[in-house]
Parts: sequence; structure tokens; C-alpha cells
Amino acid sequence: MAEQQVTVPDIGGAEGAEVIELLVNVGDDITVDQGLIVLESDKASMEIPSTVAGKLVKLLVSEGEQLAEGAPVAVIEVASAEEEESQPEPEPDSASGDAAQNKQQTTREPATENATSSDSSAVAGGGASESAGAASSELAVPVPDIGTDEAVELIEICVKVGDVVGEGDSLVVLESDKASMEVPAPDAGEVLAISVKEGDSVKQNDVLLTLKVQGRNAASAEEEKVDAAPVERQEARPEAGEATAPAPTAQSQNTAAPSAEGVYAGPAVRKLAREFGVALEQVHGTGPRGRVVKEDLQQFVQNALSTGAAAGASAAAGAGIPDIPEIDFSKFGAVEVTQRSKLDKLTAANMRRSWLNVPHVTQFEQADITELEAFRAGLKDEAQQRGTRLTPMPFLLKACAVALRDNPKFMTSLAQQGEELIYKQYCHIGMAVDTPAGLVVPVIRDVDKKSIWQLAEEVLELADKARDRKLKPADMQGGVFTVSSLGNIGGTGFTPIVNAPEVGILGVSRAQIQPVWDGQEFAPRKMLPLALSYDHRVINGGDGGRFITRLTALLGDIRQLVM
Ligand code: CAO
Repeated sequence: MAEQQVTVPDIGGAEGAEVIELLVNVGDDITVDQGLIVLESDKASMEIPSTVAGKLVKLLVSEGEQLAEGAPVAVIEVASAEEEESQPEPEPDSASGDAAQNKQQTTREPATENATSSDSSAVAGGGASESAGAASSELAVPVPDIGTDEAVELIEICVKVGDVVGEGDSLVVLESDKASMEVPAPDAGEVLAISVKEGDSVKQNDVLLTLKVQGRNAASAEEEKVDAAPVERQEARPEAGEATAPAPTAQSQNTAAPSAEGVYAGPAVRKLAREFGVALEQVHGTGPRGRVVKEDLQQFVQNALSTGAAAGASAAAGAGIPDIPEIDFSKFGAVEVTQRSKLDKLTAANMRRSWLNVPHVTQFEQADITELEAFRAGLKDEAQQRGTRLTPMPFLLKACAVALRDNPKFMTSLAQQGEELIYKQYCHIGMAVDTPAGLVVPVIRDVDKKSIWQLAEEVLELADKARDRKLKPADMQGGVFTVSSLGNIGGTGFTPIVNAPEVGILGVSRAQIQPVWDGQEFAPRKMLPLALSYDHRVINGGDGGRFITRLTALLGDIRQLVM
């Protein structure tokens, strides 16, 4: 038996993703590729599969934790004859624990070691030192192993002299290029002296502060090796009973220098707040116990910007977007309150941002797809032989690629506060997919260069991946235009919201046979309702009209797709 650790693989550029679901339990038999946990980043939910088969002996993460590539997820006991031969048998009574621990140390290894002097300058090898044997003793707490020999910035001191801290309480927050991490108290005690100040550059082994602790035995000191490791991405704790800041109102928002004392927020959020110059105590926290999460900060900045923009445009002082009042619906009848997924909340924030920033125009048209549908029906058998399914979507994508080529303004984005227009010379098109976890938009690359059969396969593959939460952030980046089809779901029309910074989106509704006047009589034709929304800062009505007319012509006579 050998133990192997499963870590977070390349999640496609996500800086960090939240554990939203644990899919397995300790003791479970795991197969290769079985999902262990579900991570949710800004762009997608994704299952992290096991790379080995065996028994799950340790789950190293919990829900709500933020993980990045390389973070340990689980320890699995692998039954492999080869490995058993090549690896020495572990000590009988510490086998699984030690093996797991050793692996854990690659990311969580503490550098603390026992020393015998209370003199902080005598701390060796990064260990917390204490005067031994006394009922209470002094413990110098150094910077533990932070995974780099470089100095890192001390961005926050969470305690003051005289504070009594519990074991594991945050003492300071350090920040490197890669991560923010809290240094937890290795033991409970009173803060006697603080040897550093905010803004200092510190390295592993530098003494941070001195604690007065009760005498500890060797066993507890040994445990401290694990406990004193820096905790990446953990959140600062507020003082007990401290209230979180009230929700900002349009009038109360400002961009004063941060003074985040007592606000419950993680280091990454604090860093972001500093970068934006936002005072964290003004941000309404929606996380557990009023914790300020990244989305709260985004929402705050968004509100501040829209308020500023509105104020600039209006002579009326304080003009802004009034909040929708919170209502106690239980006054009117039974209600059930559910937590929204991170993906739903992010989609909401993105929609709002686009809706508020982009002056939308939606133009409607119907494409006669009678011949297209006949052609598609004729290919049903071939599709089956190829092991795929041919829906209208690949034709829509291909037609959009040609219409985009002929109307390149639809492949642009605004830049430099509207001073510049960036023309993209690649044709990657996003496709909205409705999944149980929420709306996602995977991107099909180089649509202009692909055949209908290739597109059919990719549509199926990406839609499946989206529904199985297997999309990576990179799968959802780089789109120049989006197609959102509700054709299979129903409806006669809708006005899609532009997926900014793109400038155009096509909404497709359900095709229906309609009587169409052909000059002599009404003929039954299959008509596909199209709605083209665009950013009127870039696209004018004429551009929109030309695009949708071209698109309709292409769908009406797909022979033109090859021209
Ligand atoms: N009119 C009539 N029927 C249509 C149609 C249309 N416009 N579009 C698709 N269909 C039919 C197809 O003909 C097919 O039936 P047959 O097999 O009998 O031919 C079936 O619906 C296929 O539907 P599908 O949904 O499996 O495949 P698709 O390629 O049309 O769409 C996808 C794929 C991923 C776009 C779609 O499943 C989806 O998720 N749509 C929702 C997108 C969404 O939520 N948009 C809103 C975003 S804003 O909130």
C-alpha cells in the first residue's frame, strides 16, 4: 500500500477557485478520473478528478476554501504491487498519517522547530523558541516557511501588545507576489512584544512577535509544527461581537484610503480593496458572518462607478441608481430562502455591468431556414454514422462567422475609454449554454476555419463539458461574438444582453412553420426568429441592419456559406 496525494491540476489560468462541493468521503473507494471535489472560479465550475485509484484516507480541503493549481486535495491509499516492492514499508502505527503528513508538507510544511532560548535572536531554523519548563514561558514567533527565500511584505498586524490570542488565531498577514497568507498563533497566549510593523519586508525565520504562553509539553510543541504553518487565503477574523459595516448607499460611497480594522475579509480581498482604494468598512459583506467577499467589492466599485457616471451626467446632486428595497416577504405567506451559487451571482454581476455600461439596441429578423432544415434532415443518417448530432447550431455559427467577416465592426471591442476600437482578426464565437449550475459561455475557436461536422462535434462536446462542469476558464475566453439559442427551449423572441467587452450577440428562438407570401400565394416556410443586440457606442443601426440582413440571407441559402 502506498499513499498518493491528488493536487489541483492546471485549471486554465484561474487565480484561485472556491471549493463548492465535496463529492467523496474518507473511506470511499475511488476510481481514476472520479470527481473528488467541485471548484468554482469566476468563469466555471469544474470537477477535480482523482489521478489514481484506491481508498480515500484523507480529504485535505473543506467547502468554501480557495484553491489554486498545485494545492493538495486528497490522500489516496493506492494498492499497487509495483509500488509496494519499490517503497519501504512504513512504520506500522504511523503509516497513513505520516505519509499523508509528509506529502502535505510540500505546501503546508511549517518551519517551526523547538529552540531552548527565549532570546528571539536565538531562534534557529525558523522555529518558535520558548523558555522551557516554566509554568508560563515566552515564545518567539518567527516567519514560518513561506515557500520562498525572498522577502515578503507584512501587510497587516492583526494583534496588539496585551491581546490574548487563541491557538490558530491570525497574528499577521504576509503578502508575496503569489499569495497572501496569515501567520497563525502556534499556541494560545498573551502578546508581549511585536517586533515588526506594517509595511516591513520580512523573510523566513525573522521574529514577528513574542507570546507569553503556558508551559507546553513536547507533544503539543510537535503539533505546532503543523499548526504554525502560514495559512494561505484564509480570512482575517473580526473581534467578537463586532458589527460589519452597513450596506453602502449611493451617497455614502467614496474612495477614501482603506481603513479595514475590524472588517471580516480575506487577504486577497484586502489586497484588492487597497488596489482600488476602497475603504473595506464601507463594503457590505454578504459572506458567512458578514464576511466581505470579492463579489461584494466588485459590486461596491460598480455602484461607485455608476453613481459617479450618473452624477456627472446629471445636474441633480446625488443622482444614482436607487437600491431596490429589501422586503420581508414572509409577511405575505410562506417563503423559502436559498443561497445562490457563485456562478449565478457572477452572472448577475456581469449582466448588470453590461446592462449599465452598454447602450443596447436589439434588432429583429426572421430567417427562412426551410431549405437549411431539409438539408440538415437529409444528413441525419450521416450524422449518426459519424457518432454526432447535427442541430441548427453549427449552421448558425458558420453563418455568423461569414457575417462577421463581412461586417468586421461586430468583431471589435472598445479600448482606452472609447478612444480606440480593437478589430480582432480571429473568429472565436461564444455559445451560451444553460446548465443546472447556471449560465456559461464556452468559446468555439476559429469557427471560420472549421467544417459543419467539426462544429457539430465541438458544440456537443462543449455543451456536455459545460453541463458536467468540466470547462476550464480558458475554454470560456477569447470570444469575439456570442450566440445564444433558446430554440430547443421555446419562445418567439428575446433581447439578449451583450457579453461585454464584445459588442454583439445573436439571440435565436424557436423556428416555426409560417405562411409566407411569395408574391403569388402563401407558402408554408420554416422561419427562424433572430434578435441581434449590439453596443450602440460602436455599432450603428445601419451596421446592425447590414449584419442581420447578411446573416438571414446566408441562413436562407446556405450555399453562400462556401462563397
Ligand atoms: N428552432 C426549433 N428547433 C430547434 C432550434 C430552433 N431554433 N434549435 C434547436 N432546435 C432543436 C433541434 O432541431 C434539435 O432537435 P432535433 O434533434 O429533433 O433536430 C434540438 O432542438 C437540439 O437542441 P439542443 O439544445 O440539444 O442543441 P442545440 O445545438 O440547438 O443547442 C445549446 C445547444 C448548448 C446552445 C443549448 O442546449 C442550450 O443550452 N441553450 C440555452 C442557451 C441559453 O440559456 N441562452 C440564454 C442565455 S441568456 O440567459
